[in-house]
Amino acid sequence: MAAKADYSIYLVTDSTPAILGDRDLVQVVEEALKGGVTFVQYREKTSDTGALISTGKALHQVCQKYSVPLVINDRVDVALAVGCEGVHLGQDDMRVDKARELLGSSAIIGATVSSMEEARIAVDLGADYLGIGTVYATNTKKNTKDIIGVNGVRRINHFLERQEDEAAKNIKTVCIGGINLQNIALVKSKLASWEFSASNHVHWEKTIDGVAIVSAIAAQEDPKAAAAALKKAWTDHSPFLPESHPSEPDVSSLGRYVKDVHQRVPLSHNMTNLVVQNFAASVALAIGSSPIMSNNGQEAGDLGALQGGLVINMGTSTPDNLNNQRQAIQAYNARGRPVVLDPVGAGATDVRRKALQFLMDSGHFSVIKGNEREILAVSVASGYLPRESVQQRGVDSGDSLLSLEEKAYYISRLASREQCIVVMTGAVDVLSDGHTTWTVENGHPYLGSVTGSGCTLGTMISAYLACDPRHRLAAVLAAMLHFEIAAEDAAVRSDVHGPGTFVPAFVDELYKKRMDVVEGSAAWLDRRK
Ligand code: 3NM
Ligand code: MG
Repeated sequence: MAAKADYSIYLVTDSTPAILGDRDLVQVVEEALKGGVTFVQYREKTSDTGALISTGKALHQVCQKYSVPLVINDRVDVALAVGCEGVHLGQDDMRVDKARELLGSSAIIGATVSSMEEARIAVDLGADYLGIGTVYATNTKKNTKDIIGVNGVRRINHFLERQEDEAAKNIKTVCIGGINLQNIALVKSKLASWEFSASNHVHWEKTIDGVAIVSAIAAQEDPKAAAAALKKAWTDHSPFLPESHPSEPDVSSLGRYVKDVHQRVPLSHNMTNLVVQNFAASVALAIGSSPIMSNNGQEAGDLGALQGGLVINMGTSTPDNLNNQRQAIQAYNARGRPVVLDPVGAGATDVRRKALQFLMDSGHFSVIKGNEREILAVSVASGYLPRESVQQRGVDSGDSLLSLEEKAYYISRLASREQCIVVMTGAVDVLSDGHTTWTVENGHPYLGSVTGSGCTLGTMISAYLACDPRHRLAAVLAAMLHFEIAAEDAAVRSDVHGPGTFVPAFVDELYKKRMDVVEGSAAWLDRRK
């Protein structure tokens, strides 16, 4: 039973009024089963043993009707009295091996783990599956041990895959905490490993067997519909995974992307730091987009409904800003709108490393753009590079630590892993979607001498992507060339004498390059180096 159980949509019950209201638990669970829940855990922390057993028996009856296993949280005695399929044990509950002695070899025994060490121990003690969490902070359980994010789950999964023994390699896993209809597809795709097949279609495997959910099913007015929608999102192709290999973009006609911004006037919603708001808004207008500088996450639902893109800039990472940014990321993700992450200073302090982790756990980014150090910090947060490898390098110097080949390698791996486009800016910019990697050598050192120029590139990229380009990587390349070549031409103007006079000239040149293309001359795009 344990091996064959379907863990995909795993319902955990909760009888508190906040979740159940005045409804009957057994009825709510039956509705959820009708909707397609595949596994049920009866979790009840306050009732007396007699009541637990009678409700447990009623639950077991409905679960059997749908051929779905029922396990009891914590209470081995109750599981025995009910005669259900097993138990789920927390770290403070009975040990897995002890429960096995009492319940026998055919029982399903699950264990909650939030670290590799706990996972290893639970496997050794004979658990059938692991509940890994807490993924996202949740109102349902305030006193969870550790918020580990999707990346924390991924680390544990990878750890298990790397073990020598079959027991660890084959153990079933579900993750828990804050999973809902908005993020289930993202969680699934981030926990998937994938590659392009010979026929250029994406071949992917999930590395997790299911999601354990309380409120997104049991607190919903219609638990049947909620379970069905979650099941569909779990089963369908995730919109965060590519369908197939992107076709090679046509680099000879990048002008179409410049023109698209002019014609469609997409919104560029910037949640950015105080220093660059004015500059970024001017840049957005110069290229033909419509800027909104709003750090209020509550507005994002309305703004995300428009044709637009969001920029999340980490320059001013107060806790208040971060919560607003999380809300906005989720609103834009829910509508499939582009989100650009600018991880300003990401590796510089512990506060920023945590902020980065928080944002990366909040949702999906279409583009992650930063300088070398920032992108390395993102690679650490993504669990792709170990922390030590970056810190070790980081003390050497402030200059470039990586060769161009290394940069290309790192960013294409990071792009595959995060299913996004990664842009690493520098004297030579490198961009990749995990498949195609390009460099841009245009630009001018003045860009590095004025505040926030890099941030305005994020703004430009958001506008270019908001036009639903035929090819996202090509659109990002067009934005970068627009930015870098405008800087080249601004720097050599006779009215420019240094970084101060450069800024207005740069805005002028951005505008001019746009109008050149609109009027039919895109020759400047051919100056790509
Ligand atoms: N255990 P929701 S989180 C019961 O992390 C439980 O171990 C957790 O509820 C853990 O789906 C959690 O409403 C509650 O966020 C999950
Ligand atoms: Mg417990």
